[in-house]
Parts: sequence; structure tokens; C-alpha cells
Amino acid sequence: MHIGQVIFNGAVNAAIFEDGGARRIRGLDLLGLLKRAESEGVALPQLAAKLADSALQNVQPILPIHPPEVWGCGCTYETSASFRDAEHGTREGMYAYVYREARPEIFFKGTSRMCTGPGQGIGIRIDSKFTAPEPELAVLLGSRGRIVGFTLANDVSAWDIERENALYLTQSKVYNACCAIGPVILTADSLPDPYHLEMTCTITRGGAQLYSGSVNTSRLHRRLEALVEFLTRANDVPCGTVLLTGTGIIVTHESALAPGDVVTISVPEIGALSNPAVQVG
Ligand code: DO4
Ligand code: MG
Repeated sequence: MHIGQVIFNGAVNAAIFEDGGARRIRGLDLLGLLKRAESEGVALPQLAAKLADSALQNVQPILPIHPPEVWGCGCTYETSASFRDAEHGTREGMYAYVYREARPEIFFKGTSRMCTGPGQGIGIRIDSKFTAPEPELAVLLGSRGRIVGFTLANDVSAWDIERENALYLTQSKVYNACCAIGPVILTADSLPDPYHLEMTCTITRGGAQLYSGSVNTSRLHRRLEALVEFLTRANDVPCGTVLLTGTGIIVTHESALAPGDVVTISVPEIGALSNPAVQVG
């Protein structure tokens, strides 16, 4: 099932997305629906199917959930680790170490305040000259780290700030509109194998394609359950947390984002997440 959120009469409602439109779930946003499913002990798709209107509405998806917390994983693909070690001239391959060792890199990416949905702006910090999209598979977590669904995310990052000094990582990662999520969530029962997804990313400028790249999630060096296990060790993340699983697509220097560029991340099973870049000051 594809599930997410729509705006209806000014209110955020959860909705099931089908060919031809969305079936609204009145009075609940997706976080509310997920919490209710947990408290009633029913699966999210089951409760959604029971509560959804039968009529299809012609409405566009918005941010599929307002997550209380968003976390990111890093260096989970070899391309990300080797690019960063080469770029940053790090001592003793700091990024390769994290790629190789059992403990993954996990960082706090923000709250729903930093998140943007389909079609909304993704931020380029005013003090960054090289901001890049990081296209990533994301997992939606219920209570106690249970994976309830999958979506796409753009871990937009100021790579020049990260490169200047590793201790600037938080400033390169966390700022206004630094995280796009969507377009919808594919519930876990509909995706038994998340390790064979073909993900593409394009950047267009003035309608012309500036960059195109792809990766298959078979290149992901970690099991999703292992990432979740490290995230939730001594850290009781709340129901509705979204975990970004790292980028395997590294854009070129020439593709540093400029205001007006449009980044599109696609996985056929999930959908396409498109966002224009905007400067945030
Ligand atoms: O340490 C840098 C962050 C890495 C990251 O976000 C990624 O690999 O996706
Ligand atoms: Mg990332």
C-alpha cells in the first residue's frame, strides 16, 4: 500500500494513494494513524483500509509524515566513503573506517521542522558554495524501531562545510529545508525485498538535464535492521521516526545546487520525489 498525507479543507489528513487519486482518512494525520494502529494492535495498512473514504480525490501528496525525529546514516555505500576520504584528505581513511567497522555512522538530521515534501523547496545555505543532494532510501519506524514502511529522502548537505572540518558536520547537515521526504510511504508488507531497488537521481537547470546518476540498493553495505539496531541502542526514538540509510549516488562538482535547480529522486516501487532548490538565509 502507498500511504501518505494530503491537505483537505486546510487540514492534514492521512491518505491511501491509488491509481487515479487518494482516499482520505478523515481526522487523522499519518503519525496519528500509525499511533492508533499500534494502540489497537492492528497493522497500519489494515487500519488505513478500514478508515479510508471510498471516494478517490484528485489531490497531490504532501510530506508523507511529520516525523518527530529524523536521523541519517553515513558511509553505507562504498562510493560515499571513498569520495569523502578522497575529497577531504582525511587521516587514515576516517570514512573507510566507518564503512568497514560494525558501528555505522548515525547522525541527527532534524525534526519535521527541517522537512519538506514533494514539490517544496530544498535548502541551500547562504554560506555554502557546494550544496549537494544525497538521494537515499528511508525507513519509517514504529515504536521500538519496528520498520513499518519505506520512502525516499534527500539528505541535502553542504559538502563544502563538511569538507572544511569534520566537526562542522552538523552545520552541513542540519538547517532549514535540509531534508526532503516522499512522495509517499510504501508499507513494509508491500516490499519484502528492499535490497534490489533501482534508484535514480536527476538534476535539471532551466529545463535541461545537468546530472543523472543511479544506484541499486544491492550496493548498500548494511542490513536495515542493523542500522535500526544501532540507532535504537540506548536511544528510545519515538514512533514515526524516519531513518535515512545513506547515499550511494555522489553528484559531480559541476552539479553543485543553484537556486531553481530541480532534484528528482525515483524508485519505481515508491515513486518520484521532486524538489526545487532554494536559498535559505
Ligand atoms: O559523514 C558524512 C555523511 C555521510 C552521508 O550522509 C551519507 O553517506 O549519506
Ligand atoms: Mg547522507
